[in-house]
Amino acid sequence: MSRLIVVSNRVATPRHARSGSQGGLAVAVQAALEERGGLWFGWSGEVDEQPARKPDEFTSGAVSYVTSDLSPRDYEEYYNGFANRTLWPLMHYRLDLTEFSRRNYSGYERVNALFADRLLPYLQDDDVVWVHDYHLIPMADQLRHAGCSQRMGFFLHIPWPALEVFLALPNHRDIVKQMCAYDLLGFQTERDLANFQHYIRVEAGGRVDPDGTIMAFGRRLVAGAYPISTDTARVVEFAQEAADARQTQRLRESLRGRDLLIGVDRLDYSKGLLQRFRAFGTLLENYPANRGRVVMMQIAPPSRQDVPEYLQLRQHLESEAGHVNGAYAEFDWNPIRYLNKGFSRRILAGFLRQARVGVVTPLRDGMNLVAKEYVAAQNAEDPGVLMLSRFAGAALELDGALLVNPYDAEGMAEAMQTALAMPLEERRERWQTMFRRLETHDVDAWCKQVVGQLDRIGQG
Ligand code: ADQ
Repeated sequence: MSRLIVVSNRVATPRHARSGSQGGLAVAVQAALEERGGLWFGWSGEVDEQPARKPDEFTSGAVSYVTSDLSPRDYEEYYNGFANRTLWPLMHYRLDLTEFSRRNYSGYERVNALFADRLLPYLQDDDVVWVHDYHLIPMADQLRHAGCSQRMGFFLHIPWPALEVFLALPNHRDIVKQMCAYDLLGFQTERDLANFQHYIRVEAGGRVDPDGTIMAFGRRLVAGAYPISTDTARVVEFAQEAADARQTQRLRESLRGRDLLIGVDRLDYSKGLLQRFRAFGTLLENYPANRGRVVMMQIAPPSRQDVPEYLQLRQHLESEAGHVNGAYAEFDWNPIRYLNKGFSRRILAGFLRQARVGVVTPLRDGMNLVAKEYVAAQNAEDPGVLMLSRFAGAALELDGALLVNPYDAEGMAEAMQTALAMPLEERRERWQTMFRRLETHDVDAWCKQVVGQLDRIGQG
């Protein structure tokens, strides 16, 4: 079996693993690396005035972890700039927030070239390279220029937008050409795949065969949809264990029999948090029987605080939560509990299990793993209801959810009401169809599917 080389913006080292904070994706990728031997390469997460030329290396068993620091300028232009102020909003349909500058784009190219250059000495001829996400689209192209002919795959964790939206990117053609330097492209959903194929046909003058083969920019590659998932069995275990944990008990006691609606997201404008708070306010307005009887808990640790839009969003959310609480709170009840911090996966699993409704309502999301974690964390005897945005990739799979349009506050309030009143039998039926899918389609299966596809490429 060929070695596996994983390249991603951030690297989950075994040090993270020991702290128990690791997500399902990191665990699955690590398992694949351990099985085949290989290397995980990426940014160290450190910004340094004078980054060392030689990357940091750490080996544990058959796996090496190789990480590079970034200079303040690289961090600004590559990470905060082109990745998070151009590609992220663009791919999430936020043209109003998409900023393009040639300077940031050249920083993005520079860091990708730098990373390719640093990875090069570690590569062997028979390796299989697997690059993750929008930060690193040009990696394969850079490696090919340096003479690499290894099999290379790319997985995009975020959406690929509709053609008209993607065309707003001034350098759209360069980006797609760089995508075509891979041998395998993986998207979250058929919707993203179709959008990419549309570009290939219409803008790039390429060909898409029924088996997913693409011919474009003088290259032949395969593109497919591989929906990512969670580590279902582990979430089930965490949730069962956490059911009686101290924090879960404290949460239960604090609710005093009230129903809990829960939201768990990074603090990001793509997650639809503002619309969610407003919809919850509408629920209290239109269905007054809920006043004093339900609590919405939103857990949203800040992310990307160096990007101004994220700071602004934080202020807007504080104001909206304050507005709803100000309008409806009683001396013994507060409608919204808004927490700007993260929790360990174990504690979260217990909280998700405690909630009658899982509110997952992004305006746009590649997949959304919280939706899947919510389903996995439920008690089979008395499961809660998942309320899911139709614009999350997960909506194409989780057909037992109550699908909602996050732009429709009244519709969302209605769905919250339906979820809160849903009889046990219907809750069980809906939950079972979703859980059965997640039992087989877990993150391990996903990882094996993508890597297996990459392996087959070499065999003609
Ligand atoms: P994210 O945008 O980060 O990921 P998501 O998939 O929901 O979105 O979450 C990733 C993980 O972070 C989940 O395991 C979740 O439990 C954890 N998490 C989120 N909020 C947390 C909190 N408040 N405290 C603790 N943990 C928290 C990107 C894409 C998604 C895609 C994933 C994986 O944007 O669409 O599903 O990658 O491909």
